[in-house]
Amino acid sequence: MKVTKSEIVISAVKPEQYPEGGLPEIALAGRSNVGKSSFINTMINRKNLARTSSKPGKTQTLNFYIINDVLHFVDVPGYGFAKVSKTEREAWGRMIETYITSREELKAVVQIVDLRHAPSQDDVMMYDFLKHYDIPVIVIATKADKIPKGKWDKHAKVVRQTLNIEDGDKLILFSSETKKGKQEAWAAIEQMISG
Ligand SMILES: Nc1nc2c(ncn2[C@@H]2O[C@H](COP(=O)(O)OP(=O)(O)OP(=O)(O)O)[C@@H](O)[C@H]2O)c(=O)[nH]1
Ligand SMILES: [Mg+2]
Repeated sequence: MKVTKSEIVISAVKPEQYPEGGLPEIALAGRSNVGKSSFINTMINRKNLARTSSKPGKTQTLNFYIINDVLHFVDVPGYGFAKVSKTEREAWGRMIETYITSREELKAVVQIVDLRHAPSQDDVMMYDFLKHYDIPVIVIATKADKIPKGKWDKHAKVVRQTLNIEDGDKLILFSSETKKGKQEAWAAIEQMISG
């Protein structure tokens, strides 16, 4: 998709605040600081529309972005950030679960992991959670620029095996620094919103 227009629609917490209009939605999932907001910015050719930060926990609400008037990206707060209270973690869980299990417009979740490391237990839980609710998943292993090309295959295999990615599910190596994987990610997303 050639993105010519992108803007924030709303930062939502409750279903009453989700945008109307029925556009297909692609939501991001991944641990805090993994690069979810950077992924959105890379896909829409913007430097910082989706707010990024070197401080984990930047994204706190469900942030809906409208792309070319045809699709929403939904930036979701990351999990696994140590410095949150139990109460906050529970509130996060309810917000995510409500959105993912009840939002009809949700066509797929882009689950972002870090290509450098084996996925965490939280990553595995998220993948299983999405599978349990029959949500189509596109797995993106980002920060590929941080490891040498010669090691990509080996790392991709660890990601695939640790998450136990189903055969039909895509794993795309990506980098917000070099834009590697951008075309492939758009192709996967377009397939999800058309099907
Ligand atoms: N080298 C490199 N750095 C990246 C890449 N993607 C993101 N980063 C950096 O990782 C940090 C976190 O990126 P964000 O996009 O804010 O991460 P996030 O997942 O949205 O984080 P939360 O909103 O806290 O959940 C920033 O310093 C980014 O510049 C990448 O592909 N390569
Ligand atoms: Mg973010």
